[in-house]
Formats: sequence, structure tokens, C-alpha cells
Amino acid sequence: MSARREPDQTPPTDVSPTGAPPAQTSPDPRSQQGDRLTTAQGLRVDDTDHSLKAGPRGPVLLEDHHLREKITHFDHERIPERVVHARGAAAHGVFTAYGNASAITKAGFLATEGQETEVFTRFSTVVGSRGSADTVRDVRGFSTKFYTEEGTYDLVANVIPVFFIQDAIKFPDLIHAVKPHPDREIPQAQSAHDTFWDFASRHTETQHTTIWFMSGRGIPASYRTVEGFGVHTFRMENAEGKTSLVKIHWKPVAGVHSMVWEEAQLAQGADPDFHRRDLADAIEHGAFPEWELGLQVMPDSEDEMFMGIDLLDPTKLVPEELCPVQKVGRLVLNANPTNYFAETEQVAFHPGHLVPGIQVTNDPLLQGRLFSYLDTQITRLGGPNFAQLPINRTHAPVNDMLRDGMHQTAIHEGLGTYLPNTLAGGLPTASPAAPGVFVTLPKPVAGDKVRENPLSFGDHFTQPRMFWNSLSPIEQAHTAAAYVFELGKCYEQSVRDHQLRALAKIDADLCARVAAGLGVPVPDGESGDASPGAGEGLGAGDADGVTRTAAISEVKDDPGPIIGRVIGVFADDGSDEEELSVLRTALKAEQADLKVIASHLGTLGVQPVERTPVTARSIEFDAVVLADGLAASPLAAHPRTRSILEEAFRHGKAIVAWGDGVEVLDAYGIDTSAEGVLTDTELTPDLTQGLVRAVGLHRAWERLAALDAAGT
Ligand code: HDE
Repeated sequence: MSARREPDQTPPTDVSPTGAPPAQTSPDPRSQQGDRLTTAQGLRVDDTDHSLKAGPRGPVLLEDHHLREKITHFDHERIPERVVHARGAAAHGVFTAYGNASAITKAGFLATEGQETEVFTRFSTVVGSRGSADTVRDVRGFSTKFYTEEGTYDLVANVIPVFFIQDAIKFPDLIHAVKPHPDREIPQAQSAHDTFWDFASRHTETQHTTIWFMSGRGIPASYRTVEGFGVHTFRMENAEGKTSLVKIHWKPVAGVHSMVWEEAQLAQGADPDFHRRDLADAIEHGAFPEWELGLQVMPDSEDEMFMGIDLLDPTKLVPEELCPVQKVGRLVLNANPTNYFAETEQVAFHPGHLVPGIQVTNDPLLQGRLFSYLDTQITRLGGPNFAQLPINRTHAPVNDMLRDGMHQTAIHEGLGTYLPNTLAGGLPTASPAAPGVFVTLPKPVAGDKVRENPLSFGDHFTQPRMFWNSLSPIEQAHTAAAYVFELGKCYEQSVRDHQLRALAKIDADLCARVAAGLGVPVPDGESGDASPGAGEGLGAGDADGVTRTAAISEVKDDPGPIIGRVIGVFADDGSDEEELSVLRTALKAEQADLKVIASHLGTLGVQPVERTPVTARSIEFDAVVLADGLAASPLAAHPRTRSILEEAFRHGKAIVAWGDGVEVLDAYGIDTSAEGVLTDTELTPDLTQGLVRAVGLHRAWERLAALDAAGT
């Protein structure tokens, strides 16, 4: 029987068929307009669910243009994913300059006090493909497009201040090594495999970045709690023409916060979109993520060194003790993208998108990047006109002479496609050096053509050692365990041995711990490095004797803000909804989120229930609370309640209980005298304040250390 139109498919009316208010008419005529379904040519169609057939049981007719257009377009919906940084999440926001950077740079968006600039920021993992999990161990990207009045400036940064390699020519090798093995295409989004550690252990310049991402920095708790770093040294120029060498930082207002490894692994299964969801939820709930932009400003010295550190070597950082980070502006991410593909996927960043006042240096890694980004985007975005895509369009006026090409969407007028011309009145003209015009700084260039590194690039171990020394004991334990995990996943003993030899050059204790974990003897300390010029202590790099730097450890004495953090509260029908309301209000004042976990969805009185033990996971909570009135409830007896509590305890999270909620902790053997476990007979302001403080400290670090020492 023919079923040409189902009953619910009433013809379109002036309200949308979903019952939702009519879609807003977009100012972009190429996106949806009005409520009627049309073809790409604007033809209204009467049916989109049935192909045109010769009778209900007959063959489909080739003349069905709507069918062919619909399927053909679908067939081409995917574009190549980024070769690196394929998986990402992004948001719109605003950057406000404090104005104090005017002494360093003439870039208007930094130098003008109170100047607000629209931005689009994309966070990403590096290794995994678009569908991979968010919480894998990886370096992460932190790219920001500043739509300034002087043209678009892209700060294409990472969340770790140094990079694996010193020269762009090694980038294909690095990425081939870390991507899945070419035969079976496994493992996905992991560095824990032979080819990566084979490469990393033989090019020991990787050792600084690898120790960073073996630490908590490789598994951030959320994108909201990552630092960002421009990595390279840039040259800034102020309005008087004075130049400085500068390193660029993003400092998260919410503090640096990482996962522990088990949490990261659980999240990969329970919620592979963990970071993407967290960013979008926080923005939707008004807990806008914020960062301050900071600059380390160093003299533009002839040798481009600063206190023994080669500023052209991207495997080196400058300790903040030697050069403080000066805060020059604030980034607030306040709006989620409307369409993932149009914005997050199609955005194209480029470290060469500069504005007057910010220029590049001779860092050989940066120089290679200046070639790579445009090149890859021509393939990924299907031709040279992707700057016309809405997300990539500059907010400054454009008068280029770029013409034609795939996907040209501009209708250029006139004859002025060459210079000099007379037929177009000589326009457009190049600008004389003036404010707002980009003039490359004249810098002398000399030297023989060579494939060589400077001697100062040869020190591969001083700064990894400084990093190791700067970690707290529990962070050191987690870092050593990460090496044991990663190398333990390698099959080749020779690869493990090579990496152990590199670790021996960083720190004997680190090496001994990892060797013990792998069940092999400590190696003799031979580096095994294949790259020319590599070695220990060759040339400068001693960072003027700084052996420990404060900016690295996440363990702080004072609690930070708990904005956007999520507290899971177990409560059930026997609990007092008034108490839940008091707690909710107190947490809301801190801009933290409270989620009630009960034995059923719906409400407890007027309090909404967001989770049941079936849908709740420990990984989504920064602290777990047990309300009074639970002890006899089915919720208390649920096996997942137990596992959530045990995981929260094991991961060093705050655990709070009052009234008979304390009995539930006792029943499951949670040590109520442990650090960060807070109990009382009733919900008091002290208990609430204790909770806020404990979350602000991120974790009960001593508890984690005690569990680690006990081997649990
Ligand atoms: Fe990238 N990088 N990169 N990179 N990179 C790309 O460009 C490349 C490096 C970074 O959210 C690609 O459009 C080379 C350092 C981020 O869209 C590609 C080298 C840093 C993103 C590329 C590096 C970065 C990319 C892939 C060694 C931190 C994501 C897709 C010389 C300072 C941008 C694309 C986004 C993306 C090349 C090293 C950051 C292939 C050759 C160092 C955050 O062009």
C-alpha cells in the first residue's frame, strides 16, 4: 500500500513543523531562511521522505532531482580532518586589553586600554582522529583568533610551553611515530606504543616535552583549567620602534587542574566527549571560562639568549623566577558555536597571521610552521578561498588582489587586479610605513648554508630535570607511573631500554622508579641519541642555575576559585529538600554546579534530580556529598553508589557527609578521618566552607600520597 505522506507530516505552516518558534532568519542568505523546505535552488518541495518511483513498488526514477541533490550533497558532507589536532572544541569570546602592553607592543588590541576584541578559541588534542576520546594523554592545542581592527591575529598555542622537536623538518617523523601504527592502525590517540617511544628516545630533544605530558599536564581536568603557551619566542615592537623578545602565556583564572590517570581512562569510556561537554556546559550555565594573557619580556639581544637560555630553541622555557609573566589582558569565552562544522571544523589558524607590533623570530620550528598551515588548509578546506568562510573572515576591511579559485564567494568588481595600474585609478595602493601597517623589521642575515643546529640546542636534559625537581612528591609518583604505563605498552625491549637511558640523564631516581616498574635493571646512562649535536650539557641551557620553578606544580597551599566545578550530592526521598536548597545556594554563590543523584529522576520536593546511580559517574564530580536521610534508602544500597564513593576517595576528591549520610561512608569503609573527608551531624556553614576550600585545593594531595605509598 502506498504511504506517501505520514499523518504527522502536515504541510508547512507559518510556525515550524517541530512546534518550536520559527527559526531566526539568518543574516547570511546561504543558511536557512523561512520555514519551508526547499532545494538548494530555493524550490519548495512537497515531500522529502519518498523517492520518486514508478508506482509504490516500482523502480526509482533518475529524474528525481531532489533525491539526487540530497544524496550527492550528503556524500560530500565530510572534509579531510586536520592531520594533527583533528579533535577539538571551541567557543566565541572577547579579549580585553589592560593597556599596559603598550610599552612592549603597538598592536592595538593589546596596547589600548579597555580595547575589546572579538575572539574565537579552539582547543584540541593532537594525535587522535576527530572521533577520538577527549581525555587521552596528549599535548593539547589552544588556538585563538583575534578579529582585530588591524587584521586577524592568530595565537596558535599549546597547553605545554615547550615542543618535542627543534626543527620543523622533523615534524612528519614525529607525527608518523605518534600516530597509530601503519599496519593495524592502532592504538588510537595514544602515545603509549613502540613507534612513539622509539622516536622520542632517539631524539632526546623530545625529553622536555615528554616529561611535561607524562605529568598531569597531559591529562587536564577540563579545557577551562589549562594554561596556554605561544611556545616560540616572538619579537614585539612598540610605537617608538623599540623591540623585545617575548614569550606569550595564557593563565587560567580557575587555576591549573588535571585528572589522575584512572579518571582519564574511565572518562574515555564513560564520556568520550568529556572536555567538549564540559566547555559547552560551563558556557551555557554562565560560568564563563577566563584566562589572563601574560608576557615574559626579554631584551632583544644580539645573541637572542636570555640568562643562558637560547630563545630560539622551542624545547626550552624561561623560568618565571628569571622573567616574570606580566598580565596584559583578559579572555572570556562567553558563547558556544552555533554550528560545529561551520565554525569549529572550518576555522583555520595560522601562526603567520600577525598584526603590526608582533613579529616572528628565526626559531626553525616556527619558520616551518609559517609554511605548513596555509598549505594544509588548501587541501582541508578545498581550495584557496577559505578566508571568505564566515568564521575565518577578518573583521578588518579587505582589499586584496586574490581572485577566482575554488569556492569563490565574493563578486569582485572592477579591473584593479594588478599593480601598478592606471585603469583602476592606481588602486588599491600599498601603504607607507604608518600606524596600522605591517612592516617587517629589518634584521641582518648572515652565515653559510648548513644543515646544522647551534651548539646551544644540544642540551636536552637540564630543563626536564628542572621540571622533575619542580613537581611535588605525589606528582612525581604520577609522572613515574605514567612512564611505566607508556613503556609498559611497548613490545620492544630495546625501545624501553633507550627511553630508560634518556630518563637516567634526567634523574637517577626517576629512572630507577620506572626501571623497577618495568622489572629491568637501571641502565648504564648511555644516551643512545641519534640526532646530531645531542648530548648533555653541551652549550648553554643551565637557566642560570634555576633547578626548580614554582609555576609547574599544581599543588598549592591556598585554594583557588571553584567556578564551574561540579559537586555530586547523593540524596533521596528521606532527605530534607531545604538542606539541599541551602547547599545549592551556597555553591551557586561560588559559581559551582550542584547535581543531585537520587534513586530516581524527577524531583525531591522541588529540588531537581539530575542523576541516578545508573547515569552518574565519579569522573563528572569534583566532590561527592552525602545528605542526611540516605542510610535506609535504595540509593545507599546501590552498588554504583559504592563504586562512585570508592573512586572519589581514590582520586583524592573531597567527600562530605552529614547526618546519617556518614553511616553510608562507614558502611563502605571510606576513612572519615582521611584528608578531605569532612563530616558533621548536620549541614553547617563550616561544612559547606570546608567543601568549597577542599574543591579549591583540587585534591586531597596527602591522601593521594598515602594511597600511593600503600600501593592502592
Ligand atoms: Fe601545529 N599544525 N605544527 N603546532 N598546530 C597544525 O594546521 C605544524 C606546532 C597547533 O585548532 C596544522 O590547520 C608543524 C607547535 C595547534 O585548528 C598543521 C609544526 C604548536 C593546531 C600544523 C607544528 C602547534 C595546529 C594541522 C612543527 C604550538 C590546531 C591543521 C614545525 C605552539 C589549530 C592545521 C586548530 C595545527 C603544522 C608544531 C600548535 C599541519 C609543521 C610548536 C594548536 O599545519
